[in-house]
Amino acid sequence: MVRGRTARRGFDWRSGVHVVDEHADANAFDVVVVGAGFAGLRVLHELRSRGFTVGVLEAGGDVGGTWYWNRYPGARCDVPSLEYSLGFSEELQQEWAWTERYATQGEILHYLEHVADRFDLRRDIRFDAPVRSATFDEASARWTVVADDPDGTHGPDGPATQVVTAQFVVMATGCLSSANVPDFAGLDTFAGETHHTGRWPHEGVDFRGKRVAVIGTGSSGVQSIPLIAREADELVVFQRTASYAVPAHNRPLDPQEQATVKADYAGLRAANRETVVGFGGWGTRNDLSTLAVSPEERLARFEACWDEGGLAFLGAYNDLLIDADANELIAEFVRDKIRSTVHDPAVAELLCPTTVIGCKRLCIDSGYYETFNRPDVSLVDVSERPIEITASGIEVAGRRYEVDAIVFATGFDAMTGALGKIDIVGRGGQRLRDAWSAGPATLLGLAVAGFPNLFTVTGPGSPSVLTNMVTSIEHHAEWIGECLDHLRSAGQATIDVDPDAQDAWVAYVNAVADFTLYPGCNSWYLGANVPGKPRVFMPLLGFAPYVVQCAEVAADGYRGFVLGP
Ligand code: N01
Repeated sequence: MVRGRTARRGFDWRSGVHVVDEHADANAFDVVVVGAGFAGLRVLHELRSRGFTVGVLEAGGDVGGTWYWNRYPGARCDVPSLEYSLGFSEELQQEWAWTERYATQGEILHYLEHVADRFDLRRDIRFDAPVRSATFDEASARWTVVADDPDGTHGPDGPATQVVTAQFVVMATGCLSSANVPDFAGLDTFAGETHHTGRWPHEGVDFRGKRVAVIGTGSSGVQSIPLIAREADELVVFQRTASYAVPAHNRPLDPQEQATVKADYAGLRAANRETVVGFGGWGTRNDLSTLAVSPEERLARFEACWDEGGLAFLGAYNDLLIDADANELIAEFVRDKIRSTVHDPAVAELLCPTTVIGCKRLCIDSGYYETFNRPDVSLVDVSERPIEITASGIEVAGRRYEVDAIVFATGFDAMTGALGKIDIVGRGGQRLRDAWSAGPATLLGLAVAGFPNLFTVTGPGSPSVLTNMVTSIEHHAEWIGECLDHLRSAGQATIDVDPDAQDAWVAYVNAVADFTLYPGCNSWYLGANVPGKPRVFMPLLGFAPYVVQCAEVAADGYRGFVLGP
């Protein structure tokens, strides 16, 4: 983008006509989008296609979001590639060819770079521009957004800062983008190298000849541990809570399978919108209760689902995340798999989770449990004793582990962390972080009372992280696009949320969660992984009914929202 004033096209919200303003400010937009991952790119394309002027501010040096930052060894998707992709363009989905059942980080990033090029998206994106604040001005009904401007390209506010304004702001900041490094005692004293999986160096890390510690055994740890073990001289894994991991059975994609999907890609996308999780629409659903079948039949089905691998494992029966007895049966099945894989019975037992299976995100693995059979890999239980970091390594309960490198696979301040880092100020000077001090509250996970003209993509209160994120992102981009079109044609300049409608939505999200086993363990869905974060179940379960609810709200004149001149 260029500095200063240039001719720009846009919609005049006061007069209701499209204008070409020869003197328009290059830092003034109809919409500012924060983030250029899947969500930001998709929203940019959606709104630009509808004739809005859009400026995107991205903290990273290029597009990609999650897939730009999470470059740790073994990083790949846990939703099948053919479905973890954008469906808005038939040409795009026909021309792109995925190579594996689950795409690597590198392949997904390459795909997003292709999307940016193909739809000429980069011209509206400013990189290396982390947003610091967003403030709503009630008199002009516009947001002022302040971001870094390291090389001073977008002045005139000095080399360090750029200021843009917009009628609307769309936060496409990601649900798992704010890295969480716990405040370990002695962290600053460590003399070796440290890396967080979610902020991995672009040039990669060479672990050859090194003693390495990995802290954390969630999805990132489970994916990276087998590869780090192969490269390092010695690996020590520090586990606070054991995870359930199901085999990925990753494989090259069969050209015939790809051709079948491409013959009716639109059909697959439509079917996915009718599922609970936004993918697997062409799979077969099992509507039987775990407890309604004989032990032999149940075991055979568990085995078949294990052999198939992937997240669909927990769809083996219809009540696995609702009925505690059913859940315990499949949890014990996985524990038996761990016991039969890991040679040392004490290590196997330590790797066996005791929590509800599925109430934390199920991990999808390739050789995770087998890695603990290696003579150069050890497992340390830190469930009762905290980690202390020293200059030369890690100390737990008086025992020292000398290492050259520490990998923090310690996850994210999920769903609200990225928003909380930005000083968002709404009506009457109210700050979002204050409004959410007792936990996030939204209407549909799309908007927040008191913060007019601000949208969140896959925000708390929407199905987001409990779905195929790409399906959810596309749905939100379209809903926001239609909403802005509606405001434009109705001559309305603002949209806010009725606080009563928001309270009712929050209560609904909680009621749905309470019907299941999800709230029963210390997951990041609940904010439980970040000390001091309020414990509120943030995502909404059930994509298909949510899509219907969003459509009904819009059809009913944006019921629960307050539209203003
Ligand atoms: O993070 P996590 P993640 N001392 O929060 C431990 C997606 N994802 O980056 O469970 C010691 O799951 C923590 O222990 P505990 C996916 O949605 C997807 O792995 O809190 N340990 C846990 O073991 C996933 O769910 C993919 O007791 C500490 C680990 O660190 C989400 O991202 C791949 C600690 C953090 O696990 C996050 O996954 C990667 C402490 N003080 C990620 N603090 C795929 O698509 C935390 N831990 C496959």
